[in-house]
Amino acid sequence: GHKGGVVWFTGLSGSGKSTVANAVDAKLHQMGIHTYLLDGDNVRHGLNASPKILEESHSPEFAQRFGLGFGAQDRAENIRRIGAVADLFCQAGVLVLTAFVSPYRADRDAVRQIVESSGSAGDFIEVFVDTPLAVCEQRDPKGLYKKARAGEIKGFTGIDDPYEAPAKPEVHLPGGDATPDRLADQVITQLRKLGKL
Ligand code: GGZ
Repeated sequence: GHKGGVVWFTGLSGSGKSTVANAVDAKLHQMGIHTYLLDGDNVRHGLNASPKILEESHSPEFAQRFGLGFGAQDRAENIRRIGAVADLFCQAGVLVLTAFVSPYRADRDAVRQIVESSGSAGDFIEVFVDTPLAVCEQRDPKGLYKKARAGEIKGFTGIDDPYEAPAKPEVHLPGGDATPDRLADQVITQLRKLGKL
């Protein structure tokens, strides 16, 4: 019974949400389902580029005004724009997968409201990739936790910036031990149960 939806992955940096979302995307693709994946790699370099990236093509004033960083307001605007784009794809009948830290409950709930009011209840599926901070920090694929601990990055989620865990996610993935492939299978199973596939 699939006719569009938004599968919203949330979790700490290094939790595996992007890897799992990519694995789910590949599996759905194999099942012949029309999906689209939004993550930092295609969004924070384009639509929601940082001031630094915008400076390559625009004036410093322009880059400061329209670039998005990681303060609470910038994160809110990042999530709002991603939600709006996801909602458009959803209305076009695509099953959208998104993978962003999205640390604030209010920002995620606002996207849920938009998607559910332009489609129907059940169109927004929140997937909490619940990997312990210690595990994320141990993985530290980009060395960002190390920099955050050293004070070289300020306002890093989980270190000196909050992460508000979802209270009632549609899918709760204990992300510490299982492989991305197994976690992706859990997501697919839940999507079936929710009538999205
Ligand atoms: C959290 C940060 C920060 C700060 C840079 N806090 O592991 P990554 O590198 O690839 O995932 C993180 C990504 C977070 O971007 P999002 O757009 O998902 O964040 S949000 O939803 O909160 O707007 C990390 C990197 O960018 N990064 N600085 N201060 N993550």
